[in-house]
Amino acid sequence: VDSLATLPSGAGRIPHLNAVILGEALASEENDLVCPSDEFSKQALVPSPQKYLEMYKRSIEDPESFWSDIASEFYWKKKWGEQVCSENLDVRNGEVKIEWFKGGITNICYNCLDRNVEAGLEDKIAIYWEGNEPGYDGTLTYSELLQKVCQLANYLKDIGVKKGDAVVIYLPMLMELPIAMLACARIGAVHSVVFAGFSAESLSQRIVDCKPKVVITCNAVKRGSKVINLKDIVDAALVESSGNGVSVGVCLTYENESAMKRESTKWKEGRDIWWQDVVPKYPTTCEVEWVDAEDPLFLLYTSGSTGKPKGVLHTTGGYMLYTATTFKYAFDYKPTDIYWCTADCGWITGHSYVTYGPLLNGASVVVFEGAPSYPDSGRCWDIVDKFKVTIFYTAPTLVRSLMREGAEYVTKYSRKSLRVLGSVGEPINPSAWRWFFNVVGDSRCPISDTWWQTETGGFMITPLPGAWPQKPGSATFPFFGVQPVIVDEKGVEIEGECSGYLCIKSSWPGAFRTLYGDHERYETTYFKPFPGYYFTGDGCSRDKDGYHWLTGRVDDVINVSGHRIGTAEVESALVSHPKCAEAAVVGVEHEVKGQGIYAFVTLVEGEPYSEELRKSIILTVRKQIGAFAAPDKIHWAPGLPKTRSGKIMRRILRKIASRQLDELGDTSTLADPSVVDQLISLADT
Ligand code: 6R9
Repeated sequence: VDSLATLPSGAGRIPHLNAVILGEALASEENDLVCPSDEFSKQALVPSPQKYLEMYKRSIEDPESFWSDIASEFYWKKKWGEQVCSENLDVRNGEVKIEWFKGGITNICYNCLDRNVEAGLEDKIAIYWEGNEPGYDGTLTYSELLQKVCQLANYLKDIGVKKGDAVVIYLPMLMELPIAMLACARIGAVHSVVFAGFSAESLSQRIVDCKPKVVITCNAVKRGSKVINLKDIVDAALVESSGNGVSVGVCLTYENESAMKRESTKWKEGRDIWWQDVVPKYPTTCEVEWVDAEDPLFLLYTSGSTGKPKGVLHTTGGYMLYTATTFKYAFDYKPTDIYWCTADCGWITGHSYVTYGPLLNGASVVVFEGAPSYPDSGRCWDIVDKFKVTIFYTAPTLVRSLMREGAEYVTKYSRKSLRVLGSVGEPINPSAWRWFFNVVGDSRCPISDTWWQTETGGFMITPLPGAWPQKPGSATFPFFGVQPVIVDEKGVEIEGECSGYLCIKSSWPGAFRTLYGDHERYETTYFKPFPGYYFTGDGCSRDKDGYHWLTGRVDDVINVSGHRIGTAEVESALVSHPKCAEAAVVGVEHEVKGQGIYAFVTLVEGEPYSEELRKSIILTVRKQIGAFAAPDKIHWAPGLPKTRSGKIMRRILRKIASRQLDELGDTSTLADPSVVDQLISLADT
């Protein structure tokens, strides 16, 4: 086993693996380690650190054969070329380029559905759908899902959607959302799902960027006891888009009857079409559009450190293998599992781990339309018991909010079916981890704390539940094929126990290939900060045992309830308010959301502060971005602390926001140091 810690020349040593070798020794000596039970490990796909090491070693030493073997389990119309992977991650050697399985011809929808139907899963439930109202539910088997996907695919083809065309999807968690994604994939169209909590302006910005032929939406959705009129939002977005030169010909609208009848829906003849009126008339079979492994599959916009969201582009082949494989191992997936991921398909987690990863494995997936606290805080466990969920994957923010409501809501339900838990979106603090483990999982279910990003396509650092002794709050070790490195400010790799910037060395199949329409920004943001590496934007430390601890974003991105929000986006929304002259936004610790949005706002000269104005400023942000980006606090600021060259010193603002007033540090370089005292005196007004 010892020799596994050292790889032959070329691959180099993997320092972070040293500790794993100790395995059991560690487990018995330290009490902060939580070990999977023998019973769990015995049945696990990867039952021990040794087995992981063996597989990991192979994935690093010979990635081409490692991933080719996995690729062979899928259907390819034509096998890929000689070279499995061709990459350049180093900007000093020319354009950044990543390709996997180029020349291979396949289709991810075929691999999710037809392949599984042919393998005998036609009557297996693909989707258990649970509506907002308890008792309002439905199911689709693999063959039913395939038929529905084919009908929509035929309709899309009929209205002229072709391979490579963009389709914007703005839907809540109805079955029609994964159906729409799969229908696009089937015909080679590129879907761009926009989270249905985004405002008309954000939706329009995304429409203008990718110019879809059609927008797919529904008239309304109920979330908890509230009805949200999505069609109105889409109408406003489409008006704004055409003002910006992009007019969309078709708005395919699903009538979500339980939320709103069609009679009450505003309609634009000629453009708007009811899904139910057209789609069911189409044939239930549809030829697959075979695509190259490197043809685009989808676009998903994410926040960065400027005001303009980035269109992260994923391609087909590598993404397919990567989501399927990470899903299988990180959740120790077995064909008898019932899997539920609470994420919305509007985010990457819903792409990779509600739709593609599970369906590629032939899994039964729960899709939940509603809110986890409706009708009360026991809803999740009610659903777990109802469908006998075995794998439950959620975000720390939900764990913390349920934790606050009390254990009674959990213990009222059996939850006996659960065997693996998962966490994603932000670091999970050890106390939330322990509550999740002890209360929800009855100290029986390992937790996979999966660290990854929209850009990475799938899990990067994650426990394999049967293999690791876990440390609450640590995402543990890299997935197969992933080489994380921690670098200092100069980009020099640091070994052993350390902390710094998290980068990834060499590519993995699920990596994004570009930012849509802006390859230069792709290189500048991700590959220039530390040449030779992909820079994640996250800080990370590695402890003496080699475990990884993610410490949060090191750029101007705030993580609110697991949603990435750029400070620049919120600032630009704030200053669009006519009474707001200037704004600076920082993240502050928040008990439930992880981070909250704290905004310093300077009003135009002579404008008095008022509660009404505060509300109207917050409303502007809700309208421009979406409710989830509304600031938690507006701090009136007569001025902002700036250097003589006019740069806002956010370091100082962060300290003021978190009331660490004795840690303001050196303020002498400010153009006007008295600004700081003024800000402190206005902190609680
Ligand atoms: C999948 C997803 C990515 C950012 C990422 C990091 C944070 C996600 C995490 C985590 C610590 C985890 N993040 N998972 N931090 N532990 N298990 O959330 O993608 O929306 O692109 O956000 O989220 O900061 O850089 P995305």
